[in-house]
Amino acid sequence: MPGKKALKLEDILKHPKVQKVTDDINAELLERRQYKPPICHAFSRRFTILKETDQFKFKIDKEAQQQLPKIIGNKVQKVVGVKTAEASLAEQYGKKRNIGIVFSGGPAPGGHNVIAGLYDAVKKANRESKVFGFLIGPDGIIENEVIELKDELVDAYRNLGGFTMIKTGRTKIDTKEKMELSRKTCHELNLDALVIVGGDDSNTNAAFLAQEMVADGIQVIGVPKTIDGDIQVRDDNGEVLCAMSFGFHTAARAFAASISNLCTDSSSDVKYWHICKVMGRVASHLALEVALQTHANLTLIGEDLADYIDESRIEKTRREGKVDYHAYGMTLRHLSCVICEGILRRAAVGKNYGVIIIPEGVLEFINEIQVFIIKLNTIIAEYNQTHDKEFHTAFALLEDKLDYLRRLAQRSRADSSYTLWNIRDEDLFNDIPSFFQEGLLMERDSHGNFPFSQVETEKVLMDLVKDYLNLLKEEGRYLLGIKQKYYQKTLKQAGLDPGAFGPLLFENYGSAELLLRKTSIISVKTLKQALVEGGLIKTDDKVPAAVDKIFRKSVPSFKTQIHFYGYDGRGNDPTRFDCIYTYNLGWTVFSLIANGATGQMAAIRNLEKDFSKWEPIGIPIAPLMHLEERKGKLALVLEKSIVDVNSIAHQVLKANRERWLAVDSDTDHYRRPGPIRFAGSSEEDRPITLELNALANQS
Ligand code: FBP
Repeated sequence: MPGKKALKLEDILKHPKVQKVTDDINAELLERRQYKPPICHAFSRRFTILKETDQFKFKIDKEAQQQLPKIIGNKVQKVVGVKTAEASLAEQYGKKRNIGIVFSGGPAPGGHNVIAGLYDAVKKANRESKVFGFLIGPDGIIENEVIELKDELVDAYRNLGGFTMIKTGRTKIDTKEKMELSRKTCHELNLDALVIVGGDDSNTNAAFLAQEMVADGIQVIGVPKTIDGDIQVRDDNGEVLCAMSFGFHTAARAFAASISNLCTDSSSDVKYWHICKVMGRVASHLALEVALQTHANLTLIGEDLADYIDESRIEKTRREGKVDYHAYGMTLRHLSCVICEGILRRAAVGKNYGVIIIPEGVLEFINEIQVFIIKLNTIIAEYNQTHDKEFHTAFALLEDKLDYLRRLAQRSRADSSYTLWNIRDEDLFNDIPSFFQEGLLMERDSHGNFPFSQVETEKVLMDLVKDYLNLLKEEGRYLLGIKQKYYQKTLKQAGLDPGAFGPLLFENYGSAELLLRKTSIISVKTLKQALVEGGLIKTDDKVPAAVDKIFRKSVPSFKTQIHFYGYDGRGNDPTRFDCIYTYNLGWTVFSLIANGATGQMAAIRNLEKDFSKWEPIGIPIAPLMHLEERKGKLALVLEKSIVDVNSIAHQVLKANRERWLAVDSDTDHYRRPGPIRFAGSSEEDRPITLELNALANQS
């Protein structure tokens, strides 16, 4: 600019404004770091003690009894605060300790506060005690990769998301060798206790470590973490002990904020269907919560689909005196029809846009796919057990893997006792697109879990939906409703009589506000034919431009935008609820350790109630374990909790399906949860599913 001296970059960079906006530390970060979550009443006392209770009953699995004899007798323990303690307790409570903590599995918002809570409780009891953080998950224990956690580091991560402080990993301590190395590390560090913050598999691991280390005098405590929300513990009478794992609320709120924005965009631009796959490896808890938060137009709940029965098919075959076994359970094709029906119905009321939520693990509930997943799990596990090279190393390319499967199918032809992969499986598998085949053959994690997040489920489904919509379009059944007023105006402006053309063009002319084109009119040709036959134009005439315009407006084009909500929400800074929940979990862990517990999982009861009613407890892990198929073999694991289709939260969703599809009026019924705000009170202060399901316990 003439007359102005150009600023030197060197000076610009030194400018206080530039320094402020380029600093890594901003106001939000400082506010989060400084926030001190409240602690449960029990922790405000000088000491805590544990009160064992027989109030909760568990059906004990025989195998758990055999494999975990030293911790199977554990009971639920209530953490109670006391002002004074006998000398022996005071000494035991305040003794100098070394405690190791590890994150295991996927990150979940709030993990840093578990560390902060534990750290503060440890230091309150004895400033000399030390807390060690194992690096990059259980590998850190096996390889003794560890750092001592000190004030500065802990303070830097208070109330912040991720597991960045010590990172995480998915290694399972599942061999004698790994167990021995872990024991060695614990001895080298002179650990009194090991804390495992993880999901169902990691808490399973915690139970086995606890059992192994009783003799070493090393306590092992688990902490229920996972955004999937699938660690929920009830006793045999349905009494809730742990209603929700930490991180669930934040992830759901983060997904909901983004999806709600899509609802706003799609209802503005009115041209896209947004397809949102939402994390949750198997269970659809996150999809359900996000649906309740956003009122998206269509939400699939895997668990609901599994129970699906096609009554019309059953009725048809019953009349023929037969039983149709394919009528039970949902197929991919049928599911695509269910989605199409929603799209069709919205189009009929002029809404060729919307938002669909698909849970990441939906395939687990589709019979035909689940069979493939189980069979392929077994094939891969069997291969790994009998060969030196792992399946995925031996068959690096998809073609190699398919070739191996082909050989198995041939084997089944020659040997009728081999049924794992037969010719029918082979044919069905060859029928699916190669990207999906690749997905189903993907490497399992160290716990044998299928990597749902890597499979483009939404693409498979939407490809089927597109095919079906094209067919429906050809049949004239997928069409966009036209507003009566708009039709009248357009024809009148062109000097045409709407009353003359209307009955020829529309099924419902005169009786409805939204006009539906006749299904026999599927192209300009058939349109012209109808007008000629109706005597409105001659054979040589062109279709009047205004009528042509109305016809074209009634032909929807199906455009989608595909999104995956997972890692983003998993890395979000925790909601206030998750901050407080996890900080108190950390304090609970210390109470369990200080009172000699092992093989217990820290939890907080009454999460749905006012904070003053929150109750820290220890839940025995061993009695929760049962046998499940893992890597082709039965293994003792902690049961995953999937969505209970009879739960209040799910029933509320079902009751609102029609309303949120919004085919009754011009408006949609979207809800705006807004972004996660650390300050202010506009956010929901806890998960909606948690609050709704808790109503079941109110008499
Ligand atoms: P955790 O069960 O370990 O908490 O992990 C949950 C999860 O985020 C799932 O929702 C998702 O399917 C999976 O992890 C993704 O795994 P990865 O991080 O290995 O891609």
